Amino acid sequence: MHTTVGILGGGPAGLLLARLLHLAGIDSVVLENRTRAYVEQRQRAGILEQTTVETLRAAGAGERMDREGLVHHGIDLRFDGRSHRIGFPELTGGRSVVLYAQTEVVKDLVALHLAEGGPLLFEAEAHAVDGADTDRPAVRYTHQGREQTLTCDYVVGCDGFHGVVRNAIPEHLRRTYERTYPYSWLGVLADAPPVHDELVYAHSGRGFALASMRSPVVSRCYLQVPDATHLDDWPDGRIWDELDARLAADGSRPLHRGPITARSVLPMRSHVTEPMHWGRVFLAGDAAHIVPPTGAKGLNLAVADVLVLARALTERYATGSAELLDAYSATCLKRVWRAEHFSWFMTTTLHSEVGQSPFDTRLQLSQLDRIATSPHAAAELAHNYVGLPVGLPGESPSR
Ligand code: RFL
Ligand code: PHB
Repeated sequence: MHTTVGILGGGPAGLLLARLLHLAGIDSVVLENRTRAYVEQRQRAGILEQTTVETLRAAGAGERMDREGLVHHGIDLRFDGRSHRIGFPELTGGRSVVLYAQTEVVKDLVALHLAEGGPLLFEAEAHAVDGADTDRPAVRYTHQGREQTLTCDYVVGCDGFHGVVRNAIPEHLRRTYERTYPYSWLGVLADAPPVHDELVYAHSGRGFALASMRSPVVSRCYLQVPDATHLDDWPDGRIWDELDARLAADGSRPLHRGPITARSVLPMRSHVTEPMHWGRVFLAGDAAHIVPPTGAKGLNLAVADVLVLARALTERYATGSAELLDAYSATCLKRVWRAEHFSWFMTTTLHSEVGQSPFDTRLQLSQLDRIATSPHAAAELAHNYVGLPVGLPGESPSR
């Protein structure tokens, strides 16, 4: 089989890239090693930046998002027993975010692609890319028990953090930058109305907590827990008690409790692979970079990469110029490192390390107080949260 663009991975990055290329008249094949049901149910991100929302709309995948997504104009920061709202539009020239789950984004993109797009193969596992520096790179993969080869003009690794495509970049040219954090998140989904109409990020002496949601009747909440925490140690009552204790602030009310329908423990890490392009191979999304989820950046970074890459491939096939393709890695890494910094900042400002010194806690509280009381500090957080420029040609750099 031959295709113009071989896309490895059918998560948000791979599916959206296939859709944008389809709209530009460029054919692709998507290989995804999991089943459709699995990728559509994998609980992950919730917050979409405005550029992500606009991109999904322009891709024709915005209809249900516009109907069911919840527009959020701010977040609540809680620390030292107090609650402070950071309002986005007034700090960012009118920008906001939308709460619409990654599971739903993936369902919408899969349905669109199966109805209108090129081949999207589930349970197709890519093993390796050969000839990345030739004009005809080839992907070796297994589908329905058979080893097969897909030759392509270009190969894009949208295969997530554990993917194989980044190995196509020779080891001596590949640099990785990594940081792990000495704690994890316990994430739960519950049939209970959210405690607040916006997200609540809480710093507390007991550790970090986040109260998010999936709909007006479904809550999504997270607790900072030690690494290697066992779910058995966290019966429902303990989870709700701990969320109440960490989220408590003057005038706040206890959470609405309901059946917990899913729970998992997630490690926290930052990771960047450079460059994001070598020869005819490109990396996009989690395949190239991971952020801890505290800043809600991962999915949005994946969408922004794909937007830049789709534009560059479109120019390549419309004009023959590879200028934007050659600039892809540098363009994306500028935004990626800003998001890495913001995600690290949110994580280290809001979480407590075991044995953390009172001095470090005072620094965190001072920083949070600065954000709560200075419009300049709040605006910096708000701009990063709603999303910085993607790096498209002609885009205003001033946000
Ligand atoms: P994905 O979603 O991991 O998709 C990669 C796909 O590639 C497939 N694959 C392969 N297919 C074929 N052959 C192989 N050899 C393959 N190896 C892997 C995998 O099965 C998979 O389907 O990466 P992508 O598309 O780059 O999307 C990235 C996002 O999923 C991720 O960044 C976000 O979920 C991160 N994230 C958040 N991001 C936000 O923007 N806002 C948020 O609010 C937010 N919250 C979160 C998050 C991530 C979380 N977790 C679980 C780490 C909350 C959490 C709890
Ligand atoms: C979520 O709703 O899953 C979510 C929201 C904001 C974050 C992380 C996760 O920072």
